[in-house]
Amino acid sequence: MELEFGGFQIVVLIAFLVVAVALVAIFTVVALQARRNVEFELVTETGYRLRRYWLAFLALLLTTGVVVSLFFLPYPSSADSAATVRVSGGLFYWSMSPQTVPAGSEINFDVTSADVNHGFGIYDPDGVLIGSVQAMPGYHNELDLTLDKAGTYMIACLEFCGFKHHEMIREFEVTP
Ligand SMILES: [Cu+2]
Repeated sequence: MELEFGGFQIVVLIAFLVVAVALVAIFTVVALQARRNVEFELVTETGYRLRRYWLAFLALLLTTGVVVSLFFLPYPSSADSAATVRVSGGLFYWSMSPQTVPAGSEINFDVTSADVNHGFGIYDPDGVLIGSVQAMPGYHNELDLTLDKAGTYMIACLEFCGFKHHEMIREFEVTP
């Protein structure tokens, strides 16, 4: 991998320098003012006033942050899913239905096991692991994924489950 000193690092450097200079300036001003003798009441009055503004600012910041971040929650509800794909792992196979899904649709994988614990791992056509969830007997674990790329996807078991664990691989098609 080639290391570059690019645009983003320069922005970070400039931001760091601005903050550093501001901090030094603030510390200098505070240190110089500490030499003067100031009435204690005056200091507390100013402090209380600043504290109220600070509290209002923090409350506003927090409220805005909470409200705005609600729109970016990474939890699509199952009701939005275009299709549910039922997956079951067993010694030593994967069964799934339906066997093909259209590209671009949001899939809700409902994953369980017929016997022991397995690891449901799903790889896109480029061989990149795009999601995984445990396949457990008696439980249904859900995994929401949007399969954008058409092609052959692969399911592999990611949890050692027995002497033919390595054979727990199957493919399925995502149609354009
Ligand atoms: Cu396995």
